[in-house]
Amino acid sequence: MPITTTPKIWMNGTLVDWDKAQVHVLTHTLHYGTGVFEGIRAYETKNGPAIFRLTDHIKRFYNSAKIMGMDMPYSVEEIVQATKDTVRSTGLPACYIRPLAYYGYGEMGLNTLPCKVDIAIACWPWGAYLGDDAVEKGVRMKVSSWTRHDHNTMPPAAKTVGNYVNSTLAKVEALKAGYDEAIMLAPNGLIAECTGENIFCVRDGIILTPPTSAGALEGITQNSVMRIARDLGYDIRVDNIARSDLYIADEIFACGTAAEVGSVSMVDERLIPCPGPMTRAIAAVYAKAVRGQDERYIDWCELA
Ligand code: PPE
Repeated sequence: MPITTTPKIWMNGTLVDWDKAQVHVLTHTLHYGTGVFEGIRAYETKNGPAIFRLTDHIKRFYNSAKIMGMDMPYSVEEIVQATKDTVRSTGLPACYIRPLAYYGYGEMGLNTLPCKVDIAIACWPWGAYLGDDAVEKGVRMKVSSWTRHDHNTMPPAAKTVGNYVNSTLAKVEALKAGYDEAIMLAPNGLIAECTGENIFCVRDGIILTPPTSAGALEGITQNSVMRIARDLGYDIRVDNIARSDLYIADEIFACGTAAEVGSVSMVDERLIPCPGPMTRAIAAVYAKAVRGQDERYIDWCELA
């Protein structure tokens, strides 16, 4: 999806002009995929742009860095504030936000210990990742021929830049085969997640979503959806899902910051009832919650 330019990008403590936010071709992370990132959304609310669960996203950013052994040069609070400053500097009522911590220019080689950590925060307007009508129309998914990396190769709990090579292989394979998105299986064959979303499967009124141990990212949207589902009176559990559970599901949906909530209409040529009533209800509450229109979830909306 194309990027629209905005006035400023935050780099190591300064808001620089969009065109000046550049790195050297010998930037360490460009060569080795070292580095960690976040994906966050700011939504238009009656009180101005509100960044959805900003502090939780920045805490996960720091957890990713900790898993990777990367020493962050700022505190969580400083990066929370920097993210707000960046959003405000653009004047946008709503946007997608991408904080990135990377090893910059100056060191080469696999030893990251001497490398300096640089941090950048950019934001731009970005539409719903799986299409604006992803709830009503549904997306078609294919179980990928690519396996999600396991905990002892590339920890899937960290949003490491290099981890996404696995996701792009799967995404492009699915698109070329005529599908919209891929479902990743863990090395043991259980469902992990999609390329950039968590997945949920409904059977007999029970909603299941795979655990981190199955290779799923600890999704902040996943966590929000679980609270919303419980508040709607639904039975939602974190548990393993097999490929065959998906084929005979009553409803399937996927969620993530970029994608929001989208229903799944097909998995590997098996039609899934879509949109399901639980998916629709959850998506409707989520859409209000992120815009500060539901008092129950107002603490999730952090004003820029
Ligand atoms: N799994 C993966 C692998 C993932 O990348 C994301 C977010 C999620 C689950 C959902 O997490 P959360 O956003 O906290 O609910 N993917 C981000 C990047 C997407 C991209 O393609 O780039 C996002 O949605 O911002």
